[in-house]
Amino acid sequence: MRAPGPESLLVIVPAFNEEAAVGDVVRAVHTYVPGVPVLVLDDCSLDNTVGAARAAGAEVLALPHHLGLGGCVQAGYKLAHELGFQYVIRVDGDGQHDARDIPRILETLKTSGCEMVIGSRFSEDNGSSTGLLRALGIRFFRMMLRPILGKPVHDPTSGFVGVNRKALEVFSRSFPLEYPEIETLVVLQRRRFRFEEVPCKMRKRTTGRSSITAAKSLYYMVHVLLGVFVNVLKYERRLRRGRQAEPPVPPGESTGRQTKAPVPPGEGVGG
Ligand SMILES: Nc1nc2c(ncn2[C@@H]2O[C@H](COP(=O)(O)OP(=O)(O)OP(=O)(O)O)[C@@H](O)[C@H]2O)c(=O)[nH]1
Ligand SMILES: [Mg+2]
Repeated sequence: MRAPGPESLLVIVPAFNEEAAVGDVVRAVHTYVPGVPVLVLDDCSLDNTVGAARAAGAEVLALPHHLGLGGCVQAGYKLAHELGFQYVIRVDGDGQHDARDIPRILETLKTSGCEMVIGSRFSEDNGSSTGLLRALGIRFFRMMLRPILGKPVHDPTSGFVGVNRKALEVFSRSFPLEYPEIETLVVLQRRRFRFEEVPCKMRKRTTGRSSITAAKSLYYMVHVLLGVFVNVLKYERRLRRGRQAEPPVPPGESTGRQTKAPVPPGEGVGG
């Protein structure tokens, strides 16, 4: 992969058994954001995902063991960080995300100064739809996240996500192993990082198989809920510890210190 420039972007594509779709995804990125390298993260696919990705002109990180989505995305973030990229945008390998939206996500990352920009199918009424179960889950997580994040998030399960180097630094050290999207929002918020949503159209999956089956939806909900609450509890504990360590303030004086304890490097998310 070529050495990145100062404004460099890497597109990462997590893929598990996406032989039928991944080639078109890579070609679309090359068409709409020419010159930007594409790294397909193959998680020990059983089909020819690796061959299809390479034939379309992508670099491939072929993992020797199946890590799951979070582990695989973290491997991509780690590599991007070590190679010195400034921005990374994740695009799914199943063809649901439209590469034409990538320039707007990148532009928002650059101009807003936000650490994360989410391609959201709901932040405007843009005609995107999703299954009933998924829609209910998204509604539930929106309500749950609102008080934690202090602002609404319309599409908390979107995998169409861009990050800047500050977020890359955190995520390359620590990232949820499974279903990372919702937990990463909580981690970002706890570090005073900001996110913004950009309206994007998302297509329905036309090939391959979704990793979120009906049976897995319940597991997903419980898993993500636990992950979020563990993060919140960890943070509250650190906050209390930080407060106890502070010397008493004489009446009428202000410390001028942060009111919240800083998060030590390497701490953040559980698996
Ligand atoms: N590396 C890796 N990628 C995965 C794994 N499971 C899913 N993916 C990829 O992650 C992306 C998102 O997974 P999907 O199963 O499409 O999940 P989704 O988009 O939330 O669900 P649908 O809307 O039903 O497609 C796709 O590109 C998958 O190929 C995995 O275990 N490892
Ligand atoms: Mg999908």
